[in-house]
Amino acid sequence: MSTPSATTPGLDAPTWPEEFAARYRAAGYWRGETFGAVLRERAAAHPDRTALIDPAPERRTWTYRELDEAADRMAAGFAARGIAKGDRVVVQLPNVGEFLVVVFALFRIGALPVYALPAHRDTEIGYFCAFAEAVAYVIPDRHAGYDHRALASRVKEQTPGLRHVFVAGEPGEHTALAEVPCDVAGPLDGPEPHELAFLQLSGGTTGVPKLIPRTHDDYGYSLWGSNEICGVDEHTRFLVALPAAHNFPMSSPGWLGVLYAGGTVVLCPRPDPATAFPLIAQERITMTGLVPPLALVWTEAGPDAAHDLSSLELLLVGGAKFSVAAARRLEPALGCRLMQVFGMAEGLVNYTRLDDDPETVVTTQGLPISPDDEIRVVDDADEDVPDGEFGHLLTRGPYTIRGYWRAPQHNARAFTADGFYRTGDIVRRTPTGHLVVEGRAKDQINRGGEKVAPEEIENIVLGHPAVHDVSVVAVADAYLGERTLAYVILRAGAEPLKPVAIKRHVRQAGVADYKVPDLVEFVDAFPQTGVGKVSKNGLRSAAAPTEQH
Ligand code: OOB
Repeated sequence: MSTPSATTPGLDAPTWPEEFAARYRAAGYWRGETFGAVLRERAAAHPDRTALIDPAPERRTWTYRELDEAADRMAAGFAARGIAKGDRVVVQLPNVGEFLVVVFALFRIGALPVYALPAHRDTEIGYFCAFAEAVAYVIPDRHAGYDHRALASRVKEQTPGLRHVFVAGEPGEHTALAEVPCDVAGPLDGPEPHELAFLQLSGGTTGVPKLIPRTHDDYGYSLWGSNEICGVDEHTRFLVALPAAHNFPMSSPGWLGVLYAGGTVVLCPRPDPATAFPLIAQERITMTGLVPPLALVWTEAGPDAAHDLSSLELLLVGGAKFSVAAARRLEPALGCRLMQVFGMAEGLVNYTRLDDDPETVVTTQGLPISPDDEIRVVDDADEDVPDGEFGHLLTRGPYTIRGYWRAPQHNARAFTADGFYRTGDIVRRTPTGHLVVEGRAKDQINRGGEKVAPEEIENIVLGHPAVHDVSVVAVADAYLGERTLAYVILRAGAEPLKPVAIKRHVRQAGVADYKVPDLVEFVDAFPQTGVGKVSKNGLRSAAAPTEQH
């Protein structure tokens, strides 16, 4: 039997002790399937049904058979270029059809996609490629006005192990993704269901993001479990409005869940109503998922929409706290059902249920997927608090990881000795077992669902020659929920700076735009706690947000 802290060779991360794995298999949660094999089966069962629609710039569709064949040919091409089982491939594609073809090809090989977000830049991509020892990096040519080929050239120069850059579109000095597919030479080795399927990114609380190792077995359960709760079946037409690489639109129930059920996935290039509403009408979308700021915008735009939204049955909202007031307005404005989702890329996902009463749907963040999701709500000493009281949420279960990838020291802090993940969220449980998220103990800022680790930004700001010290905190924001504020102490004798100089410095460091501080305030000293540590609570309560440019 492996212990929770042991790192299993080949997985590079702690995994479930054998007695848990045996229990999850016996209960039928782990079905012994791989994603590549599931697509193959669905393609055999209903080859001509539409699996995938990429509506822009011109509408492209893939039937299940076509997606299956495209994945096979792409897998053969990757394999011919030396990409093998266990290799890591950083995938940074927006919501385009190639994204799904590429990841299913990698699943078939048993190579591991590392899911980068389209907003990531030199710092993040350089880190993922180096830390994951990636052999390949897949990009669009340009996206949202940004040239990813130049980014790839810079990263490749600094990362000797990165052998390939594949480009969806015009390749420049790299390899066109369109040239990769080739005829299938023979069957691939492929992964086993208990082996890793991909590495997902954590929101992060430290200077460097952690990688989350998910297996086919465990993630598969989160898919079919979500499908049952959300009522996903072959008639579901799911709009991927959020970035497809994020865990929420991937698995709650997401594009992977919908393909598992034999439904149709429609990719949305941008999540604004002007783009999404016509697609809902044209493609007769039945289900989608949004973060709270977008749910607010859709709620505002819904009543005056010039498009027929009547096909939309269910809207999932999660990633950050959805206010009760906003939740109440959503159903009447959009004419569909609301379901709240409180999930995390590390595993645990909670949903309100279709048969919950309306008050529960607007006031709670739902129940776990599985009866075997173990939930503990504890105080600072890890003692369970009575039901109904606030505490730290700890969880363990059939689709929650037992440790991050290659991070033994961090794992010792982020997990209890008996394998519970410390989510960093403060919750309470209602008498029905529904969880209500009350706040957060972890040092992370939730900017409308996009997670920012203050430490990462603080390290960058500290690199500015005029900066003596910095502390990055969250301030309340009506639209995003939270925005970022950097308190900066300048060096003695330094020339005064404008906020924009700090923002420019962070942007020039090459990080995702959503990490650039929204606000910068220059102060002489930080509030201190009793033990002389910077008090982030003190800074938060001192914060009076003002408009800045
Ligand atoms: C989702 O995943 P991550 O990994 O980007 O972020 C997880 C964290 C949670 O620990 C919690 O702090 C926050 O995001 N969160 C929520 C929430 N949903 C997520 N906080 C309050 N209310 C909610 N409904 O964000 C994610 C993964 C799968 C499904 C949905 C969201």
